[in-house]
Amino acid sequence: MSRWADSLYAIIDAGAAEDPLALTEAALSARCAMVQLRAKHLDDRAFLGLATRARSACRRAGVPFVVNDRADIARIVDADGLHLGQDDLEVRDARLVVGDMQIGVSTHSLEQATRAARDGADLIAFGPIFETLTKENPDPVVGTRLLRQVCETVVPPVVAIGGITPENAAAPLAAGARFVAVISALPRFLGKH
Ligand code: TZP
Ligand code: MG
Repeated sequence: MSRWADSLYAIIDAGAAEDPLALTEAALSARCAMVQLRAKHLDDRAFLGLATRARSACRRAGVPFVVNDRADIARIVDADGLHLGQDDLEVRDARLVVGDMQIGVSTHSLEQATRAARDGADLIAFGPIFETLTKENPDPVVGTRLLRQVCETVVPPVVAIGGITPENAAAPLAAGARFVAVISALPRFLGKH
């Protein structure tokens, strides 16, 4: 079990991972807390196929499985969660599709975080905490001071995201984040590189 296990929110980016299912299995073996599948450039059928298989792996491991962006795919595969960005469906509209499934919302300012909480998000992602090369057109870096303010303000658990590595993960957790979400450094958290 990795040292970060109960706080590691593993994001499997289908566009970046060489073998997304193998990376999912590695994250599950390390007993990560949660797995999210993100697939910005897959067509619908390929996304659904991958989500179906990742969902099964997560169910076998007893780890919550979250679908990024797509309420329809989250519902079809009976995911545990849906994750929405600022340009995706509003929480209340997504609820019409996914019911009481856990919904996470990406936020980049205190205002967005408080609005997401008020809208009924179950989980608030906040970032980028540090510089990230993963996201196209990332919002400005928010840092750990603002993260602390968000964690002290909103009731739902906060997921810190953006540029998080094994070397810097302690800081967002100390600021009050419940989870650290990781894309590019995930293999390093899993001891792979
Ligand atoms: N939202 C804010 S930063 C980010 C997202 C999806 C990318 C995080 O990727 P990495 O590689 O862990 O910095
Ligand atoms: Mg999105």
